Amino acid sequence: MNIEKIREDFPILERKIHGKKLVYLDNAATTQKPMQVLGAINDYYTQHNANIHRGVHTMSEEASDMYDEAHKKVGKFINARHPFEETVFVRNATEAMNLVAYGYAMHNLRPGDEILSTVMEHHANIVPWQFLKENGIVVKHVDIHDNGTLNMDDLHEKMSEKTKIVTCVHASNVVGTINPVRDIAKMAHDYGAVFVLDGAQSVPHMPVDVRRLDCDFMAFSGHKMLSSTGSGSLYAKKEMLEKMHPFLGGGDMIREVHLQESKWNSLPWKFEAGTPDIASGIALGTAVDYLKKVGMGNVRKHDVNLLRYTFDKFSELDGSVIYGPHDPEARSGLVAFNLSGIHPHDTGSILDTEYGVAVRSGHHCAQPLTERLGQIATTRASFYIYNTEEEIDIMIEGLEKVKKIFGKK
Ligand code: C6P
Repeated sequence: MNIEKIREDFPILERKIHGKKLVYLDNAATTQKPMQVLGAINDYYTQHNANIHRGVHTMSEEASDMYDEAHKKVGKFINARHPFEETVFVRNATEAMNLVAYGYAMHNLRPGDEILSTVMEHHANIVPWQFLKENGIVVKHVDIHDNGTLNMDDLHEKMSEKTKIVTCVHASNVVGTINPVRDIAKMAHDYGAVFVLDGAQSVPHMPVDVRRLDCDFMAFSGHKMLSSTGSGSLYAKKEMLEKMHPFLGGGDMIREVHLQESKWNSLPWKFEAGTPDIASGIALGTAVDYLKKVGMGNVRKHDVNLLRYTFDKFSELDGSVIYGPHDPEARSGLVAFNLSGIHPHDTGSILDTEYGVAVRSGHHCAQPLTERLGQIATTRASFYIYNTEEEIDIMIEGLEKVKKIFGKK
């Protein structure tokens, strides 16, 4: 991987923040976009802007083809059996999870049925299931060990014949843990439950093969993998999508409409009502092309190298603690940490104003997990393909300064 060459594709990395060169370490929130993706958006709006699946005119047909092709690229990227039909475009992973809750769970689960989730989840994989409690559905959560790994004994104990959905994050956005999701999927299937995977932090960072993992659903966000905001996807096995009820009704998701009833369109359009974010969908296809060229194995290796380097540097930073497993191979490319006696918001804002380093501070939309770690907040640095060891050095220098400002040794 030629990082210098990759960096040339990201004009924003030349930006100055408070007079310092930007060090962007907030990639788990959203990544920067390369020229190729920005170019695809520009090309769509300057050459092909038209609504899709509606017109017989040239530009509408071009836009439809480009949007349809992006679905195929994304489906192939995660090795879906039916790349086109099994790829539903949504705005983000959150919308994908809500689609499973409303479209699948609401119509296929009965009062007393159970959903088994974990305490390690992002709010997007907690809150949608809470909506189902009104229907008498019970939601349970598997605990973690203190080192941030999933407690598999607790998972075994909480699984029963009543469990109809098992769901978990593939790679945590706080502790970084990569969960043994293939085993969890098998366990779910042995109990006759379906397995819903949150791939928001794994699909952008490592090779993910939905057939190998055997997940029934997987949610992920395009904007965390170089595409624009407004792009995301729900992968679902074709038979699941066929069992599902549409979530939004309106144009394009129908085959026939009568005043009292309607018939649904074919997959994946049954779940894409109204005019979608066409440009972002096309951009996601281009982002996938870009990542394939880099190679997802290389993306993963780069994350692991940066993690190893970061752990080394933190070992010399007195009073610091990194949450989650300390083996770089067991976690994804981010570190959430605290400096003893210093509030994470102070850490984040000093890094920004004094060093141009962008990190995230807070509970990272995983409040139950942060509380389980005994914290109210952490500071998080999250990496991507353009980050370098030099940038980690700048962050470490900044953290030394933060400690000095607060009179810590
Ligand atoms: N986490 C973070 O800074 P959306 O916001 O819908 O694109 O993604 C939701 C989501 C779901 N699952 C996981 C594991 C995630 O990390 C996220 C997004 C960002 O950690 C923004 S809160």
